[in-house]
Amino acid sequence: MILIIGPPSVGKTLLLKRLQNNHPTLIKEDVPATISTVGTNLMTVTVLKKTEVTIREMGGAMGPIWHNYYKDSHAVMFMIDMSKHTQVAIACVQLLTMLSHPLTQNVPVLIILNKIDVPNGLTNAESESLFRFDELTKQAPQKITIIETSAKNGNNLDKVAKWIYEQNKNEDISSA
Ligand SMILES: Nc1nc2c(ncn2[C@@H]2O[C@H](COP(=O)(O)OP(=O)(O)O)[C@@H](O)[C@H]2O)c(=O)[nH]1
Ligand SMILES: [Mg+2]
Repeated sequence: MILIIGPPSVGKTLLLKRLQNNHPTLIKEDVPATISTVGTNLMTVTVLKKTEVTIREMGGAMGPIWHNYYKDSHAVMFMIDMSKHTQVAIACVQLLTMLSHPLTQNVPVLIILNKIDVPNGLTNAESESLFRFDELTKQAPQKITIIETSAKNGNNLDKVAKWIYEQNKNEDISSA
């Protein structure tokens, strides 16, 4: 199972809904409605038209108990809303807390920088000085991948699907 976590309203449910569609980057329909996830939400998505993956979303308000699910997760996605200047500092603390937890030391981590379509979001310089992604990817024990997305417009959702597909392939090999 793959876990997706992050503060409330960063776009976790919308991303999963987009991925449930076979071509998440070809956005034909309007933005699907999402309701704030209370507790946890399990979704099955089919990536690259062939692999079914179960993804567990943990509502942002459940931050204090995210760690209870690390044990059962073979990969973790952490989503950040790059348009919300007032929320990114807490997102940074939550990200670092997750990365330093003993049960995540060996899991691949995907950091999703979402809502890049919103004007006046964090600049690259601002996010780099807050998150220090360069240092993080060098020093953290996890294999960290960073992808900028718009779950609304579909930007880079193909890259997210590919990452999910790769993690599942690796899990099959390691459990074989
Ligand atoms: N502009 C914009 N809005 C987004 C994006 N992703 C999600 N949203 C909106 O943000 C709100 C919260 O999304 P939701 O998926 O419920 O967030 P969650 O709490 O993390 O599951 C909804 O109104 C979404 O339509 C994005 O990339 N760009
Ligand atoms: Mg949600």
